Amino acid sequence: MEKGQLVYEGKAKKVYATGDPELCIVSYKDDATAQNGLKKGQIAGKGAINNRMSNMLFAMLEARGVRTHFVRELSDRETCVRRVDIIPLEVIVRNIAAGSFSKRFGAPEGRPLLRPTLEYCLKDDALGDPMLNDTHILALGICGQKDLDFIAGAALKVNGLLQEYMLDIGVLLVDFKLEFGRAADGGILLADEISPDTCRLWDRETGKKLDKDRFRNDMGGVEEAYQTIFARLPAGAGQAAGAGQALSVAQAAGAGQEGAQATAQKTGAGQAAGAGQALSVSQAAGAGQDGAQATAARAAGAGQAAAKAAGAGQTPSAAQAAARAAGAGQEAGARAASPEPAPEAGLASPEAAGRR
Ligand code: AIR
Ligand code: ASP
Repeated sequence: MEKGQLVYEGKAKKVYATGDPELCIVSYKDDATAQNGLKKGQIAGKGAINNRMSNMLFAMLEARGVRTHFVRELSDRETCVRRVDIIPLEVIVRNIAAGSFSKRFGAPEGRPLLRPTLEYCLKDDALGDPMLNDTHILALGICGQKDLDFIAGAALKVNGLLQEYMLDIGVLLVDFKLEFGRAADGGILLADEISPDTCRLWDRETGKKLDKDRFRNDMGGVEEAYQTIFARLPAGAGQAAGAGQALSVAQAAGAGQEGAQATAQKTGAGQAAGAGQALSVSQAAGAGQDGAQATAARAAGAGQAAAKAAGAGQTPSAAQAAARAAGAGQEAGARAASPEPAPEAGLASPEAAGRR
């Protein structure tokens, strides 16, 4: 496929035209920025990881009825996508408090949320990507009500699918950002990328951050974090996902997911177990900071697992109870870790929330 003119250059990707007006080539860079472009750097190998990870996840989502811009992987860093006009919104879904949510609302980082939250930011660097609500979006004519309803529904559906996918590879999906675009036929497609640049991903057992927060907050081990996530994905586990293979790899991953769903359905006891686990973990959390951090992550995992079990046919209130129990476990963990009261303990941790 022939690469034409550069049509757009963002902070982490370039987009080229092709001979076909409906198709583009996206090329992923190793460049990384944070704090709205103020902090600049490179993460070696990131471009290839983000490209291949996004493609796998897009293919998995497509197989589950979410329309995306993904067409086919061309090389390690390049992918053919459908051309879209990006709707200038960052659509952010959260399952666990972190980042700007923790800052804004004083919710300790790591506290599982009782339900997923959905928020929108205007994609505008000069304005610092301000948050806006439905009425602002409609008043500014960014999109109409029908499109906004579609976007909200798609974002929450993606959350459910991704959460489950990540749990299966031992990762908590804390939060993430999506972008949508309008195709030539008027349809709205999921676009941009899904990667450690755009998701907060924590190891389920240890709570270790495996995402761009390590770069944002100068935590070190940035490249290793991206590699760790990638190695847990089917494409990273030895298969050379060259052009055309991304789909089958993702389909294989999809098959794995169905297995997981069946497991969740079978474990009717999953909810009670989730709640119980969170509570007993919180009782055990007297073992200092590390223990508490792992506790928080495990408690969050219990909440997520319980929510997953509930998704497989059980009552939402039971899932909420489990999530609340997980939240209680997290707070107890945070309190045990520090003489400070819980909220400060959460925010003061060295792994605490950073701005974008
Ligand atoms: N995000 C937002 N703008 C750019 C990105 N990548 C993502 C972050 C995080 C989520 O949106 O990666 O996963 C929420 O970010 P914050 O800073 O609002 O807490
Ligand atoms: N919004 C950030 C930036 O402008 C990107 C990020 O932190 O992910 O650099």
